[in-house]
Amino acid sequence: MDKKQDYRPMWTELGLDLEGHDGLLKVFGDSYSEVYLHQENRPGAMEYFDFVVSECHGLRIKELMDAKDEGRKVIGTFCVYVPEEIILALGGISVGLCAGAEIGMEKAEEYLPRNLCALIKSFMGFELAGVCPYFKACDIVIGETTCDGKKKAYELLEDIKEIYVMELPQKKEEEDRVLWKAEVLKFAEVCERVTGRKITPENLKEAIKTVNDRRRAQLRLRGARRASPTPISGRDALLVNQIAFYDNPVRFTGSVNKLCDELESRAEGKESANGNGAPRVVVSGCPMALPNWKLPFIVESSGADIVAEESCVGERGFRALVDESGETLDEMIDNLVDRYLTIDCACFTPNLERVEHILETAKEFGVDGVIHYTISCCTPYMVEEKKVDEALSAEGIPLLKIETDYSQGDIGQLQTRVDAFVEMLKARHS
Ligand code: BJ8
Repeated sequence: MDKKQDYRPMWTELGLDLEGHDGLLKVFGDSYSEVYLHQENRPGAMEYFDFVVSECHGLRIKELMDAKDEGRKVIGTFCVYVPEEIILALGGISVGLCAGAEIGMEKAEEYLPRNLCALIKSFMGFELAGVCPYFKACDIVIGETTCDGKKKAYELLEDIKEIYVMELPQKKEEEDRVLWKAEVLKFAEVCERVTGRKITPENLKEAIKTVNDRRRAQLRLRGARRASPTPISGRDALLVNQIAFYDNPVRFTGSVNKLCDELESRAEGKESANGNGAPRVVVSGCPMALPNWKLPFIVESSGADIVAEESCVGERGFRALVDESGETLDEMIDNLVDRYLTIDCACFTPNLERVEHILETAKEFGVDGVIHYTISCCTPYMVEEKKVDEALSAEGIPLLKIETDYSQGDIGQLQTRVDAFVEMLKARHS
């Protein structure tokens, strides 16, 4: 589609609050322009991702509605634990519903306590304020028993949309795997009911390959960022990983691979995104859902390069592939169960793999420091920070702990702290 369409009739049909939605698009557009479009020396292949962002409430929603007209179903999720291969195998479309902006917070706070994680208040706010076309387009929404705030919020969402909640174990012992496999099978049954289709070895095999291909492309992007100087800014890489939750997976994979072709040749020519010699940092912790670009913008404005994200909107979400050797349905389900249980979310206990992954990433990318990011009131990641701190200090890797929410009120204070950290890294560097 070449020229801008008028999507208002579609938004009206979906039941969006048009006035609130206009406000959201304005804030979103202004923020995107400031954070993204003013960067110098961006890779040309980011043009595709700019286009996706510009059409994320337009063309992409129209694609979803067209698919629904053909009898396909849209299934919303909030967590990388939900096995999207099953949705895809059944001809469904999986969309991420986590939100990263301070929209509809007053509405959310009519239902939820103020001192709750901003990610939860944000997705509730988007839904309750009627400004999220993805939520409106969903035929069913899948929750999961990760943190307490999320699982209790799903009970409230039930009043406005059909919700199915997967039970996640809290540990990773053999009996937890048994529970998780039963949950994956129940989830498959729910998806079969909603889509009116059956999972077969053929359609599941193809879906596993499609999602693995997308993960392979994201891993390739991760690999390109090992180069020094980094050929892409951290915020651009984050954007790509945020878009993975919304875009058509095959088209997305092709676009990421095209971006990687460009990045690999930039790396060969030592072409830098942000300026040679900047300190390199990993950001680790809570996920940054679209359009949460607050911290990356601050960090890169301070003159550091973010070269990796140890996060679910980052390598935690795509690090592991599903074993593709399964032939029977049972083998494939087992492979899915095992792959998803490798995700090292702080909601699990113990969760020592995550600390190991942070150390591995820091060493592999030759970083100068780690920024640990927690969303205020996110107990699992806030508590786990202590172990991260101990492990990094044992290796002599500097750590900056950032706790914030989606508001803009603390930007000045954060900038000051990040500036001081980056200056310290530069001094160690020289
Ligand atoms: S697998 S990180 S996507 S649960 S930030 S809502 S944990 S209070 S998002 Fe997550 Fe799945 Fe884990 Fe990943 Fe709760 Fe923390 Fe808020 Fe969070």
